[in-house]
Amino acid sequence: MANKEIVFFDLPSKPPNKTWSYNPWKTRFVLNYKNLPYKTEWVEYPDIKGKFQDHLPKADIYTIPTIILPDGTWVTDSFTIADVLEKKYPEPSLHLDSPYLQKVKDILVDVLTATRGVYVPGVFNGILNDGSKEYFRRTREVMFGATLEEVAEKQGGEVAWKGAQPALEKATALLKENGDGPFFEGKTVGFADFAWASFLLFAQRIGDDVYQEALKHTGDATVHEKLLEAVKPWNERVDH
Ligand SMILES: N[C@@H](CCC(=O)N[C@@H](CS)C(=O)NCC(=O)O)C(=O)O
Repeated sequence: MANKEIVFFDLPSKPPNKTWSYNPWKTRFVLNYKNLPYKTEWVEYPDIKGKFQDHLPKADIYTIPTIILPDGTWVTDSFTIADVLEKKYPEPSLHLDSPYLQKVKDILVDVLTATRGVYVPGVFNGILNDGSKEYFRRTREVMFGATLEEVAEKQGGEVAWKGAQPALEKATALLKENGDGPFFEGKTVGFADFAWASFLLFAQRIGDDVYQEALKHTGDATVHEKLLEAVKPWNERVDH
């Protein structure tokens, strides 16, 4: 049977349950911005594969965000989902042709790579439910070849923030290119803004200390705070 609403698979958190992770945040922004009817289905990490594998092309790893469109089509990957929703529901536009989008994507890769030692242990310690913790620890420790405690110790803190600083400063410079902003394109909001705001909200959720470190290493917190303030209408729906 067809759904009237889009089904949005998101990752739950410890109570109060609300969206937290950078990747699903991007999709939630798009759904809220386009004002599309959707319902959230919360899936703990170890349950993702079992739920998704019969509906998506075979993959080594199945990931969130994933959505089911009202016609029953499953779509995975935050960027693919943005493309598909933009084609199907063009207004208001996500401005996926903005030159800022690729620049922001590149910056995000650098920032997220450099700060893994902060947010991976941070997610484990502060956000996940017991239903996800064992899976998350096991898979991430294989990825790092070290325990989460060793990762936090060796790759966290100032090592991470110093590593991320050049990319964070680039984001600041881009946000200053178009007058007072508040968006990358100036007065026009788009997916580039949602992608960057998703990182800032993710950092905030891990902890105010993490968010403050991120802001500090941008070189100018104000442009990032202004961006977050300006995207507020589209990040208020967080828990359903
Ligand atoms: N390229 C994907 C990455 C998504 C991704 O890595 N999602 C993580 C959560 S933030 C996930 O679902 N991981 C599943 C796992 O580790 O088993 C996107 O942008 O949607």
